[in-house]
Amino acid sequence: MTIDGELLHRFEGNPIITARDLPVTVNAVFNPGATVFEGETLLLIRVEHRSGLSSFAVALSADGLTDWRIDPVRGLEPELDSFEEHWGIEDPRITKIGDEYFVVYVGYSPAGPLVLLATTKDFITWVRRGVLMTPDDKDATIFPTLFDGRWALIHRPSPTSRGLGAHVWLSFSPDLRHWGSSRILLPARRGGWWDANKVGIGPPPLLTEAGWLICYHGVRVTAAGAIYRLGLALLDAEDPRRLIARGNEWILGPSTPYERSGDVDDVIFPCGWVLRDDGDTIHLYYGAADSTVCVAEASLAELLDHVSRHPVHTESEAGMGALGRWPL
Ligand code: BMA
Repeated sequence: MTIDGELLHRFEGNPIITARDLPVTVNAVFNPGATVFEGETLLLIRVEHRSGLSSFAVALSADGLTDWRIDPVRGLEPELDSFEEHWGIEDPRITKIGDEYFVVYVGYSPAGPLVLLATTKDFITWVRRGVLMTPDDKDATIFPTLFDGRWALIHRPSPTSRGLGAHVWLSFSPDLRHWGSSRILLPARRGGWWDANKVGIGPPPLLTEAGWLICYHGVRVTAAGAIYRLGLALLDAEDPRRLIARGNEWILGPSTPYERSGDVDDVIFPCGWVLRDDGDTIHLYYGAADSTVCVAEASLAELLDHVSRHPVHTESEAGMGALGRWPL
């Protein structure tokens, strides 16, 4: 634990990208996916235009912190003529598999948000692989490895009945088209918990010596509105259905002016992180208040040390109490 007791340290140059950095007039930039591309850090940024609809732009930086350049060629525009992307595309998560980047993102359709997959090798030419999850579903990312020959997808269906909580689910597929064997992976907790109302995956899971490290957003609805904060969990390396640890406390919450106030106040929403070549430094990229792009730095060893202090042995420790006593 570092001297200030915080696990995540905001970059002093935050926000690293704002709407003014775009060559055209847009409303906001936020919720970036992240990866390493040709030796640089690549952010796939959600750009919300003044129409209200979003597309993805690419920003590149040699050190992942400074001197961001908006790529004039790379990015992804929504197919507004399609049903799935009729009202734009949102919140991309990038998983590198072989020499391809699998981008799982939200399509805003007239039937509600749904989960889509597109693949690319260069962020210029894209192959749309279709709908992975029907509405309402979002906050989705794919694992970089197969489990018993099956792909695994983390996603977040939203219940149509209010007040039931929105939980993180895990589903499997033999072919990226047919999904099933679905189960709740990480439930929202209840009552006074910081993640009482909704939870959703942040960046793609990161394979570590202790298992898959998960960073997720938790939402608590207060009299003043919702607060989006971040927490950690750990999944078994061989069997991601097994939740082996879940932190009790949030590790990053809105506190700076750029996180507390924006288009949507009090939101920290990461969709990507990059583990640096030293094997320990993590850069977590997040949208602040649905308005700007920011980064925070952490030590992987410290994150693992923190989450490992909260092992899950019972359904209650997993947070399943929110769902009653039914075995899942
Ligand atoms: C979530 C998503 C995110 C957004 C967040 C806060 O439901 O729609 O895109 O950042 O709400 O508004």
